[in-house]
Amino acid sequence: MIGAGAAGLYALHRVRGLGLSAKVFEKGDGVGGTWYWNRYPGARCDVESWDYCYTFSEELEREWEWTERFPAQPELERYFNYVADRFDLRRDIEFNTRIDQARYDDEQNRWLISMSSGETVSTRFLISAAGCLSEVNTPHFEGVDTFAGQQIHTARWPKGGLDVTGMRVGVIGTGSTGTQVIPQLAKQADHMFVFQRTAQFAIPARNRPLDDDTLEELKHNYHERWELKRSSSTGMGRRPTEASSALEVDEATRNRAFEDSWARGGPGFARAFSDVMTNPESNQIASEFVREKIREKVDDPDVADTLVGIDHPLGARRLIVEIDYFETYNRPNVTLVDAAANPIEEITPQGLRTTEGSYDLDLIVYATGFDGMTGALLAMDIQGVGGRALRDKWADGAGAYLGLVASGFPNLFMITGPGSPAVYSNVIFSIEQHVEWITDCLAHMLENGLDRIDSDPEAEAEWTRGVHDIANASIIGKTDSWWTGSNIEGKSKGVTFYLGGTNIYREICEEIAANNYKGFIFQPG
Ligand code: NA7
Repeated sequence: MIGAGAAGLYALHRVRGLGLSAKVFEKGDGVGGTWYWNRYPGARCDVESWDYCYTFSEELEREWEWTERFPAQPELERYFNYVADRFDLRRDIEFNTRIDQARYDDEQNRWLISMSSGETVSTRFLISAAGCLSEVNTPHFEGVDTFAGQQIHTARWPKGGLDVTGMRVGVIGTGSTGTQVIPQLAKQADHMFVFQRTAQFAIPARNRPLDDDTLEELKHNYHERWELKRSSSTGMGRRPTEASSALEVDEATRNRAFEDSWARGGPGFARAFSDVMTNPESNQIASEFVREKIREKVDDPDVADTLVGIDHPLGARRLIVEIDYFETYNRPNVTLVDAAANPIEEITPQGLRTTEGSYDLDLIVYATGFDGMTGALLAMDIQGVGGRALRDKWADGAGAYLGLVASGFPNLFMITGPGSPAVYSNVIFSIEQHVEWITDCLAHMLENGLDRIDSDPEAEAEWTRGVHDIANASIIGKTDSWWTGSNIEGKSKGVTFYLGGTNIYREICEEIAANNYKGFIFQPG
């Protein structure tokens, strides 16, 4: 297995349960994946804690107690460490070990793995749990090596923290990460310059500590919550939105619904009406509501204009969940720079230069995101049947049958791979579904003396076409963002995750397994 994040930990637990010997190789020196690497100030999950956790163990559910609605990085890292210890996983994890190459040997039907340590191993099955948001994106700017100060990507924040007291800090990027780190660093920095290229919608988190009553309720209703997760289209433990249009109610009713949704906070804002994501007119009304709310928070109308100059529909990019973000621009030590009107030209020894002026900086923070979905897989040299590189197979767009197995790459399972709901879902719940499907499939192979699984190229092509068709019909597929891969230079553009709903996806996966794994090709040993 590749990676000891949420996926690798659970995969190890389940694979062991089949009586197979297993090993996880992990680049970092601890478990937790995303929550191991993203330790910048303010790092926090934007899915509610009671949803963002495993459901495979009732004991774990009863033992673990969350402290906040939206858990912060230290608590999430503790959770994954607790899981690793609770299920005795650590003894089969090799830390500080990066997989550089995985080569399929046709004759032996084995994967030959080469590691950064120089070690090589051979394995019958390889499971990628490398993560959808783990390969960092640091855009290349001219002069980057000349900078005299410090530069850091948010996903590489030092373990001991970084004291920015008295520093002039530049932050590039205002996505979910930038929005979290900016208010925290602004409290310490002497001055902060925020370089915003694309204004974004952000909804208040309304984070809160979980009181005893809430915790008690969570302990009692988890069965119901888990059922809701299974039937929900995003894997969240809440009731589905009833069909309703923002256009079918009068203005007062509509405003009340948006006000209520705004007051509840969190990523479900658009659920105020069920057609916000599908009807441009409803979306426009919701968008205007949010713009107005943002304006109210910002003292300087010019700054507010730059913050609400949003060029895409609400929800077409991942909706940001914020804490004190917009209020931060009311601080005298924070300057918003419009990097769309005045793009960054180069990094200089003293700081950074845009087309409009120069900024002296001591620290540049890159909150510039990730090469999503495929970045971590393609960072490795993966070679399938006949030595074909995965990079070549996916050069014009990534896809795998059900997002699980890419044809021509037998016995390589991908957890939340391209073609699965992955990042458009409560990802930890999607991870569990994938791990369970994969380990059930392995059990099927063991029971039936099958040694090799591949996907049928035609089944894969049809599945991938379906994934694209759904994406192309949605506002997500029409908007540039990391979701469409357009944040990475040279990357083929397009949504690679399944937008048809995690409940539907799960049914399809189960049906295919029950139908003798239709679309997969097995070979006996
Ligand atoms: P995102 O959402 O990809 O945001 C990256 C930000 O960095 C975004 O504001 C980008 O502007 C900005 N960026 C990237 N390259 C540049 C250059 N060259 N110049 C100026 N600005 C740039 O990454 P996050 O880490 O915030 O969030 C990723 C996911 O993690 C999030 O969706 C959650 O699922 C958790 P742009 O918008 O491209 O104009």
